[in-house]
Amino acid sequence: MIGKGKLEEIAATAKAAQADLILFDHDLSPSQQRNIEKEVETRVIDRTQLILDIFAKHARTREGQLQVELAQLEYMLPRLAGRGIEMSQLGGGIGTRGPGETQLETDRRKIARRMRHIKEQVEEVRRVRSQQRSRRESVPVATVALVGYTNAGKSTLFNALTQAGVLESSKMFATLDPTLRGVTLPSKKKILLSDTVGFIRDLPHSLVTSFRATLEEVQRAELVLHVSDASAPAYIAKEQRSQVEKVLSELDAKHKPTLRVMNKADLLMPSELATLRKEPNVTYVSALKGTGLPELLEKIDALLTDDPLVRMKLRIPQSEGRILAQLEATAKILSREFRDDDVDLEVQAPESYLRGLEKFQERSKKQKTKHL
Ligand SMILES: Nc1nc2c(ncn2[C@@H]2O[C@H](COP(=O)(O)OP(=O)(O)OP(=O)(O)O)[C@@H](O)[C@H]2O)c(=O)[nH]1
Ligand SMILES: [Mg+2]
Repeated sequence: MIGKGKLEEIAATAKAAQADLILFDHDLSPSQQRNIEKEVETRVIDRTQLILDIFAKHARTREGQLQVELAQLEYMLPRLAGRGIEMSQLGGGIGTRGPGETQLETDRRKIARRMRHIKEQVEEVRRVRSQQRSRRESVPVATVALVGYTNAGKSTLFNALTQAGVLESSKMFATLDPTLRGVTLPSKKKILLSDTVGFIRDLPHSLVTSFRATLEEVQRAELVLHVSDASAPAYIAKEQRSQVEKVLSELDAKHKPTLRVMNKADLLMPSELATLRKEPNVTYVSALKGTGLPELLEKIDALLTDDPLVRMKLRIPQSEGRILAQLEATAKILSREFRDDDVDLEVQAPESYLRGLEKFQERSKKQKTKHL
């Protein structure tokens, strides 16, 4: 991949910088990684490993964590040889090394066993999830998810908005998670804002599942804020936008109310801004400078009020698997009862979504929930 001279140059640069780690913006085969490490005498990781570490940080649900661990183990398996990896935390003490078996084979077996175990757990988590609602759902507030291409400024905006919000509520959610925080809107309505992992080009195929799993929060959100870098050249912006929209539709989140947030407005010329500001569901902000945030909060407020959460009783034939699965992802299930061929559900979801399910509505009228 790189020549001998380049490698020496890297080794020297790393040494001069006292680098602890060298990161390749490229995939490395296990042997490439080993050979480079030997040569530069510094730990070397590649793009996939870095992405995995980021996913591990962002995976919050049990399923997300399991999917990421699975991908990490898959990645690790061919990289075991020649590395003194401490495997003692994997597996139990059972099935220790057989006669004539090398440490490597033992480690491989342990990893394979752990992977089987995780796959079973993922199945179990999925099965149980329909009954056991996540801890967040016991908190009766709408979730607003920040999504967007990597480097759009989601985390900066997340921090700016949660600081702009009233502190009293951040205390309430401080213990929940660093990527989920309470914000109070101008109307005094409280929401939970969720930061998510950024979308990236050329995601290694093996990581697609764990990437999706870190985005479960998006499926449950009442409102999606699609954050983009307003200063990006048009052709890049277009490409990134369509990538993000593609993932949103794969997550069944395309029908959700969405606000486009054009960030980094501070990098635009005032004259450019003047011509851009007009579209209704697009808003320009600078997360860094804190401009446009009050307007953004107002718009979030308005969108949540336009599309309030409502409760509805539904009777859905069990044969309608797709609708049931979509409900599971979109609505909060308040109660569920199985009848002969039907399922009776009481659900809470955005009004716009439930409007499409009115033909399944049960006797009693739709009742609006109290304003949350
Ligand atoms: N000029 C300018 N820079 C910004 C603004 N918001 C964010 N940035 C910068 O953009 C870079 C990326 O910001 P992040 O908030 O980490 O972006 P992100 O979308 O969370 O990125 P991922 O987590 O990788 O998806 C950082 O260097 C920020 O300082 C802004 O409003 N204006
Ligand atoms: Mg971020």
